[in-house]
Amino acid sequence: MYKLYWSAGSAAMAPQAIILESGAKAEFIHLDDGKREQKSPEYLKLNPHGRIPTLVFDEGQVMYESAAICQFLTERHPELTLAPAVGSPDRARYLQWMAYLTNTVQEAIMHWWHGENFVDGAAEQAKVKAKAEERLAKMWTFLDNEIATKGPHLCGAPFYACDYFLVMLVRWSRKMAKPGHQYPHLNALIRETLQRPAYAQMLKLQGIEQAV
Ligand SMILES: N[C@@H](CCC(=O)N[C@@H](CS)C(=O)NCC(=O)O)C(=O)O
Repeated sequence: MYKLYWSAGSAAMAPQAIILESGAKAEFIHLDDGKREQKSPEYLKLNPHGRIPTLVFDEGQVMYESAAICQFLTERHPELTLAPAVGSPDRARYLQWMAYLTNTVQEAIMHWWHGENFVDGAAEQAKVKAKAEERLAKMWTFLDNEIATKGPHLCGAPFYACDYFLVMLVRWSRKMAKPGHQYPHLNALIRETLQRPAYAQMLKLQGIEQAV
């Protein structure tokens, strides 16, 4: 039994898709981030950073950080083959992508959305945003080229959790001048992911759409 704390379009997207794909018993607990419910005293007991998502499993064990949750879920559900097994040839590349996506791409997106976390003042924040967008354009180009040359997924033929994670991150770029989904190979990956019943169900549950 899982409990996943989520809000619409948040970093809970990929973990929720994996839980749905597993068919495991789960309770999805909605937090209204407009009301800053992730900063409530009760939630802070689970996740002291007040960020979404948080996963509760095995009757009271708690973890946060979406990339780690995805990784954990793939290990709990090896039958999904959403991660290459330890020791298998794809493993290094898969781990590389999970780390790169969360510590580089996700972080740059955070700079774009939340300049206020990095500098004070509207003018300075606009510069942070512009620089983040410039960096992200290079990342989308790089990722698009990786998929073009070694795809159709990040690790080649198999679809892994890193692909779910990438598709989630691309959605977060939808308001940028050139969003990730406008890159042709990323676009093809999104279209394919939208065909996965678990991802489509997650979008429906969260009441959101994904641009293609
Ligand atoms: N690195 C964290 C980031 C989570 C995160 O930033 N969540 C957002 C919603 S997408 C949030 O709760 N932000 C509130 C805050 O940072 O105060 C993860 O991937 O789980």
